[in-house]
Amino acid sequence: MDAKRQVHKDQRSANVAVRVVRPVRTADTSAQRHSPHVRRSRGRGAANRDLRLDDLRAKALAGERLTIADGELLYHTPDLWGVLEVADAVRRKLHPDVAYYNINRHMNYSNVCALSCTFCEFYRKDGQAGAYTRDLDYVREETRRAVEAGATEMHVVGGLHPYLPWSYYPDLVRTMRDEAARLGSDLHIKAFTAVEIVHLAKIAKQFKASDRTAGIRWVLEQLKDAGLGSLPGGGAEVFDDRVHDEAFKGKIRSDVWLDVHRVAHELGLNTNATILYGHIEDRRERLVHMDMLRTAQDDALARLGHARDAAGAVTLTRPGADLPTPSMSARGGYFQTITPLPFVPDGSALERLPGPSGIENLRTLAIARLMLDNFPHVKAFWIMQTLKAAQLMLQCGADDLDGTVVWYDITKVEGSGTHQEVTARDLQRAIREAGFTPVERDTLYRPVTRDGTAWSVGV
Ligand code: V47
Repeated sequence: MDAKRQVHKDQRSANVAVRVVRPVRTADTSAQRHSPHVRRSRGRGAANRDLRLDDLRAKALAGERLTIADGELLYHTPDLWGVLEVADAVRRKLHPDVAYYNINRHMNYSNVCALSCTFCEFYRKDGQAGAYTRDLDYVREETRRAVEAGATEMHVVGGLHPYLPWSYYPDLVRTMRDEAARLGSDLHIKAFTAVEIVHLAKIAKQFKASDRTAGIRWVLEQLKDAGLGSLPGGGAEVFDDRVHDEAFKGKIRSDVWLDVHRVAHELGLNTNATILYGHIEDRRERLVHMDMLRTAQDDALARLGHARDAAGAVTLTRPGADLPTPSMSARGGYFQTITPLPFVPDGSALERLPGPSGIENLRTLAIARLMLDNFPHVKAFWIMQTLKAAQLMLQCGADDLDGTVVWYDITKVEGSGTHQEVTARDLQRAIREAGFTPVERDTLYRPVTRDGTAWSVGV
């Protein structure tokens, strides 16, 4: 670690009160290994076959919602290959032959943040070494580069900047849209996590605790007018008050995060969701998070006319269910994608934690596919999973890899810098090798027709 980085880390550690951290349990206990449900077999991967997974498989494929207890079984069974296979069966039912990628760029307008989340390596305090805030000339230049590289999407997020005025944010979106239009591109702007949206409502003096959705709605309407196309899924972390208070106190809680996405859906914007796992939460807390997300998606899909079952659920795996389609995206208003984000400890105040293992990552992604039965897409974000692991995940639940990315500042796996780029060809090869047909999509999952850097979408 270089001296500058060490100083930065020391400053942060000093700012963070030491909390009791419960490490995530990943090893199977001896009791699990000797469960009566486990048959020693030389079948499937010579693993210990857990016969209970046969029932879960049938249930999931029939479109019956799995319970949190089912999720706990999926987490605790030693039959890992069984879990991955069930998730793969559901993924292939929803997306039989294809896997998606896009040509995009991630851009951070500022890393200055009023918060000090313990898992975060990205933030800096105003004036601190390494702090930056991009002016609109920089934004215009990055947009030009993105368009010239044929990008269909800009993914834009930043810290909660304490001093930037409200006007900066619609100007940011308008600058990107205008510059892209000048160059003949309909570049999609996917920007601002729910946490940022609430921050913007506060600095625009529109946020009232007595009616918080009014301020959220006002901000989203203004940004949509400026050209905002959708919301990314970040900032959700883990929907649990204990985890919130220990790891990201000061950030909005789950009810507010869900409010922002509901209002976005009501305004016809599609959004994504994430879960940041493998730090101080336990597995049950992850399952509760997934359950809360799918309940919110039931409501979003029901608003769009999907029928609920007797329990109020709208699962996409039941016979005859319609996947929210690209043409529906014209009116939009639902969660498109769940992206499980494995905690990357490097450089954060929680650096002493190991982060989740490769097996935990595979299992959690598979469980997200199974529990989030009403999310059309599951993304293996190669930046955090690594491209090699993300490729494997296409065979156990994921149908999307995200895109070419180019710059990424929020996490740096294994000492990578902010330049983290793969080519479209790399993504296509990874997908083909995993046995699927690569489909370039736009942000709304419409197939892209491309001629070099010129592109258009069909429905
Ligand atoms: O909001 C921060 C998380 C998020 C760490 O919507 C960390 O399509 C792991 O949300 N280790 C940003 N995760 C990334 C994100 C995202 C990425 C790709 C696609 C989409 C999408 C969304 O990353 C943050 C936070 O939740 N994060 N620090 C960390 N050390």
